[in-house]
Amino acid sequence: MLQIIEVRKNVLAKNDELAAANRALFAREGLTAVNFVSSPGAGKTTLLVKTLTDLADRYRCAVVEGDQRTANDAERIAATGAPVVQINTLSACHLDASMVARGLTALDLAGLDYLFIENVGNLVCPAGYDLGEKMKVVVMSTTEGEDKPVKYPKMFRVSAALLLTKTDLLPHLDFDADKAVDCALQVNPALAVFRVSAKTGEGFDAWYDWLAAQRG
Ligand SMILES: Nc1nc2c(ncn2[C@@H]2O[C@H](COP(=O)(O)OP(=O)(O)O)[C@@H](O)[C@H]2O)c(=O)[nH]1
Ligand SMILES: [Mg+2]
Repeated sequence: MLQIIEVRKNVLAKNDELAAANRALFAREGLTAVNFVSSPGAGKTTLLVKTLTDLADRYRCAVVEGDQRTANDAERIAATGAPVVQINTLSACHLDASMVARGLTALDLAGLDYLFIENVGNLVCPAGYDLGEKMKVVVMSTTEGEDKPVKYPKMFRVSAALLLTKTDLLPHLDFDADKAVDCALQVNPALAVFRVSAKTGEGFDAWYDWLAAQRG
């Protein structure tokens, strides 16, 4: 007798169930959860530190950090004063809904406006895992090559916004930012696009306006 077990399908079905429970929890608490995804080093933590600092007097925010190892990013976030929990995924290349659910038990969600989730740096696997967030935001930096959105389209397809970071480096690079944005819009014409630099602050006001409009 030949049996085929569809492990991936079962794993994802289970993940979807747990993500729905996270989503229901976020709705009960009245918070907006945003899942930040990118390749390693695109600038997610830097962007979060700046966002948390700039919005500290407007919103109450907490952070779930995902990395294979270390608490380095959680330490950077904690320095802003925001509550943070670090999840170490060890061999896993993405956060899943059960890991986030466990992380949430370490946070007080009452009164929060936003929960920011920084996923493991990886432009492929996190695209396939719903964590219960309201939306994914993909971060891509000017040092990565313009064609990443067409090479790794799923991440850009499942995201609501693209933050094109490190625009301060453009004078030193051959990177064509317009071409990169075209590639991203080619795979997802609905993407909200923000060109930002955490170093100069360029583009952050527009990002904050968009983030404010996503509440509820
Ligand atoms: N020039 C420049 N460097 C940046 C910017 N944002 C992040 N970086 C640098 O990029 C590197 C990786 O940033 P990090 O936030 O740790 O990326 P993550 O792995 O996506 O969380 C660090 O050395 C940051 O200082 C930016 O807007 N401009
Ligand atoms: Mg990081």
